[in-house]
Amino acid sequence: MRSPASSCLYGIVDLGYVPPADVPVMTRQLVAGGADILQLRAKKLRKPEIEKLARAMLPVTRAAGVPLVINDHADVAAEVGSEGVHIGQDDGTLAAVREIVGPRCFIGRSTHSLDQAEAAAAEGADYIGFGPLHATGTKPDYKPIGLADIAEVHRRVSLPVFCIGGVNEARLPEILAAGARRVAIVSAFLLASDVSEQVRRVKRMLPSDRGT
Ligand code: TZP
Ligand code: MG
Repeated sequence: MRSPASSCLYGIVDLGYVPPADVPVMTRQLVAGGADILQLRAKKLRKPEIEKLARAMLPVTRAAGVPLVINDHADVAAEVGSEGVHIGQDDGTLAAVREIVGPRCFIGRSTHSLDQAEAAAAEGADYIGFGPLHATGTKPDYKPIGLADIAEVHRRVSLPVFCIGGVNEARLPEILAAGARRVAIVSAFLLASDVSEQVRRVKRMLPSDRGT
């Protein structure tokens, strides 16, 4: 099973783009293309439905050694036994989430500035998302932070940093040149005409395999 540290490509199954019935096939395509970690992000669904989708994803992700991360709902993560949980800035303290998920589940935090990245490291997050780099319809109310702080965030925190927000194949070279080592991608994968092939193309551009 991979860990955030051994991963460079983070795919997110976002129910804003994928109807619930398509979640299993989308999961298989993302895994087949080489996504190292997958997140289930369902901002508008109720917990029982999220739990059901997580249980549909887990056999696929587990068979591939890909950790499954539940967005927002630590209780769902604990209930289904997912490998990870992801929280935003408004989702309470890391300690409170740790109480719910226990010691074996890794916890990621969304960060939107260098200060937030340092705070997440200080509270014991296992990885961070850093962005949105570019404006994105997936998280429309957030101001893009650009690429200028990518190198600095890696100097300030020793956690795995997943750069996110408008990341796609065309922009990847400049994002990597700005110092990114890991990326998280939503719409550029979920809306691709050939999802697995798109994931494969991006994966080939990233730093070589980080092992397990
Ligand atoms: N956090 C920061 S930007 C973002 C999240 C969840 C959305 C990224 O989506 P996309 O479609 O890859 O721009
Ligand atoms: Mg949240």
